[in-house]
Formats: sequence, structure tokens, C-alpha cells
Amino acid sequence: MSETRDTSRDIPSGYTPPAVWVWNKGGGGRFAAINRPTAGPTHEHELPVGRHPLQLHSLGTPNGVKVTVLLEELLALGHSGAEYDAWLVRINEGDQFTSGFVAVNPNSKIPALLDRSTLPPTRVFESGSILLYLAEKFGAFLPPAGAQRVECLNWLFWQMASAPYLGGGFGHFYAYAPVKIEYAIDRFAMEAKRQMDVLDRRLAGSPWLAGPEYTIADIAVWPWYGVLALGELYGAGEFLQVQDYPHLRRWAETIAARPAVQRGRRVNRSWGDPAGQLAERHDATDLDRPGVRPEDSR
Ligand SMILES: N[C@@H](CCC(=O)N[C@@H](CS)C(=O)NCC(=O)O)C(=O)O
Repeated sequence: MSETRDTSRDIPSGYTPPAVWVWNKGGGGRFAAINRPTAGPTHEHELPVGRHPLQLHSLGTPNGVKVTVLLEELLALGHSGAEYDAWLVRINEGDQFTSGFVAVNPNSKIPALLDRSTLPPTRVFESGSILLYLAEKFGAFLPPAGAQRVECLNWLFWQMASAPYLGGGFGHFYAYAPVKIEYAIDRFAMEAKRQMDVLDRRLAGSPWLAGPEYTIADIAVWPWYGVLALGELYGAGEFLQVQDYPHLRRWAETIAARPAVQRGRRVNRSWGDPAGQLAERHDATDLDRPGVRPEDSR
């Protein structure tokens, strides 16, 4: 770093990074209580096991919603093997750091899936990997071969690589950071708008991201960029002028109207409008009962 750097605009004013970074436990921000610079479990606790082959440990955030939407879509198609238990992982309370959770996802983030229909059970983590695993397992929502399959994977990987700029970048600094930093908000608002434009241009010439069919690429991208384009993420609809992306919005509205999407959005959601919540799902009929708490469904 240059010694002549002007530090007067630094935040806090005059801040210069020390030679060695030190963890400031009380650093503030919405996630200060759960963030830490090390991996691994913090305490011993086994995961619960339900009666279905697929055990999902998750939360109704965009990354979690991808998986519950796909599972509900598979069930709607008649794949009864996609029946699942969805257990609530309270990330604000550190549930992702239990020994049981870390054994399924060493990265300590939701969503995490354990497929108990295989011997030994198969662990699957990273939402993109979970979507691919389930699509391949059931032979659905993934073109079997050729250019459309490649295009589906293109957009699936695009989403996995791009969303951290939207969530960890724009969303964090616009909605969650304890201070408003113009430089950070500008940088990530620009990238969020550029990403929406990427999608808008693709969807101007194609009904779905991979081509003529609805696939896991759409299911991966929608909970982030579809919900953003509908003005329902970070309260940023006006700030980012989401009405300027008409093709993205057409696609977002079409997906939002799908019954399986409406079901999947509610699973593991434990905040907001009680009618939109289903903290845990252990049976398809749980979705007929709004506002179900975990203790009600066990
Ligand atoms: N790339 C991961 C990201 C998962 C992720 O960031 N999950 C967040 C919630 S959306 C989480 O579990 N955060 C808890 C933590 O960071 O401790 C995926 O797509 O599965």
C-alpha cells in the first residue's frame, strides 16, 4: 500500500489496515454473532432424522429456497422418491456449527442434504451441487445431453458465482452493514444492475435461461434475481429501478405463479407473514397448515 495514500476519506476516518489482521469479535453488523474466521464444529449435537429418504437441513433464505422449490417441483411431477423432511437450521443461533451439521456440510452453511436412500448415505452441500444431484437422481429439470444441458449448467454456475456479489456485496452493504458506505454500495449496486441486465438480455430471446424448458438454472437464479426484480429483496426495488428489466420481470412473475414455487418458498421460512411460514416440513400436508412451528410438526 502506498505511504502517500490520502486516508481522510477512510471509514472510520484515518483507518489504516494493521500489518496483521486481528479478529474483532464485537465488529458489529447483523451477522457479528455468528461470523468467525475458523471452520469446524463448535459443539457436539447430532442432527435429527425424519422418516423420508431425503433429509434437508436448511432455512428459507434464497439459497435454501432453491432446494425446496426443486423438491416441490419434483413431487408435483409425481416423483414420490423426492419426499423430504426439511429441518430448520437457525443460523443466527449457530445451528450450522453443530458436529452433526458440519458432518454433512463442512462449510457450515445452509442448505445441506443427506440422501439416506443410498448406502452409505450421501451428503450433498452447496445449493448448486444439491440441485444438480437431485436433477440427475430423478432425471428432471436438467436436459439430458447436448447444448441445452451445457446452457443449463452455464446459468447454474453463473448463479453460484454471481449471487455472492448480490447477497454478500450489495445486500450486505445496502441493508445489513452497521454503517452506510457509499463506495461499497455504489460498487455493488453497479454490479447488481449489470447482472440483472445480463439476465434481461438472455430472457429477451429465450423463455427460460437454458432455452425452451424450465430447468434447475431457473430454479437457482429465481430466488435471488427473480425476487430482486419483483422488488421483494432488500427493499431495493426502487433503488435499483427493477422495472427497467422487463424480460427478467416477465420471467420472474411466471415462476412466482407456479404452485410448486409457492409451496417451496414457504418451507423453512420462520419469519414474516405467518401465512407464508412453514418452519419445518415433514409431510406434504404440512403445507396445508400455515404458520406451523417446528414443535407442531415433530
Ligand atoms: N454457496 C453456498 C452459500 C450458502 C450460504 O451462504 N448460506 C447462508 C444462508 S443463505 C448461511 O448458511 N449462512 C450461515 C453462516 O454463514 O454462518 C450455497 O449456495 O449453498
